[in-house]
Amino acid sequence: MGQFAFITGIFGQDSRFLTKHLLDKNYTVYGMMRRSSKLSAMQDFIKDFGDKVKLRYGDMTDPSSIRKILAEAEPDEVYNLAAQSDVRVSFDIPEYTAEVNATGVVDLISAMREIVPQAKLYQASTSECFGRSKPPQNETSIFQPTSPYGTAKLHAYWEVRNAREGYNMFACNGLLFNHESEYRGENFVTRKITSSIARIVKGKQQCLSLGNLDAKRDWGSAQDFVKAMWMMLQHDKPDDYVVATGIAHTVREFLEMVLQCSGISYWHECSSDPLEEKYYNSKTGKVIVKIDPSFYRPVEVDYLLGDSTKIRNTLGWEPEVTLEQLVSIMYKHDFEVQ
Ligand code: F7E
Repeated sequence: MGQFAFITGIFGQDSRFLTKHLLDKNYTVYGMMRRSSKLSAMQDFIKDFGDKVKLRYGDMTDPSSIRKILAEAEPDEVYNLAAQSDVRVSFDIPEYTAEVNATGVVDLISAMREIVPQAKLYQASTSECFGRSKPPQNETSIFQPTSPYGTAKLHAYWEVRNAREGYNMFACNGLLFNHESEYRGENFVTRKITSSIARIVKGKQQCLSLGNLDAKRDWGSAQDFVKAMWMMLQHDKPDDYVVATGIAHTVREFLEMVLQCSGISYWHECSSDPLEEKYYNSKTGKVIVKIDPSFYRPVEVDYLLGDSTKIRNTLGWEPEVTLEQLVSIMYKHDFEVQ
């Protein structure tokens, strides 16, 4: 008989790819969805997977709901992908972010120890734990998170390590750097750019407003990165791993890659005042990209660049999709759906 998996945050980007990966490997998949999940997210998920996934209501802030699903599913593997994942929003709702991203993980670990002590746990940890740590960041870098999101995720990271070292749980942290796809939410900068530029090309949007264009991120493909999650749980011993491509770009560079992919003819107005920087459509003379300070964060993470030597050498994981290919996949998808 195949294995049983339980995924929290089932309608998120990573769950879409992980569910496919696990179903292809003959797993029985249980997914936790919130009562407040968007109807469109559920419809999109069901369009892809029909009734192949057993969807159950639950919430990271409601431990009894998680216990109930664990007791029913008796999973071999638990993938905790549920989170308040928007870094900027975490400054507005810090307590809720801590409740879901940190306390929720404390509760999940307690429930697993009682109900399914042999089950393996994958925790969606993140490069935001490194924050302002010197790049390139790897498993030995110091943690310097700079947002309520990062601090809550770091709390969860240590809970997972302690569960492994203190209670012998098979529990792993995947310190994943930014990973993107056509399923990424439009609140994140990559998808915001690909979907907005597609709308601008089709005449459905005038202008795109962005925040800090100088931030550097190590962007990879979500499809590649979920394979790393699964590989961590198949290894003979639990551990923590950085998952990253090892190449960083600025938000400005990502934007220009998308503009080139779209075929728009544009010119760029630089300025010593970052708020005055603009991109124009050279044919119409209209501004197509401008800066809006409301998208700036109270504290920014300037430069994330991952060193994933450990997972490459230990588990043989390698990223396959280049950033150029990812931009093309995302832009083409958005151009079709807009
Ligand atoms: O921002 C800058 C922004 O929101 C990337 C989450 O999945 O990855 C993600 O966190 C950069 C930042 O992702 C806009 O200031 C400029 O420097 O796409 P993002 P993130 O904050 O890096 C990590 C690994 C996670 O774990 C998180 O859950 O882009 N930026 N202008 C902007 N960002 C947004 N969202 N919107 C803008 O208009």
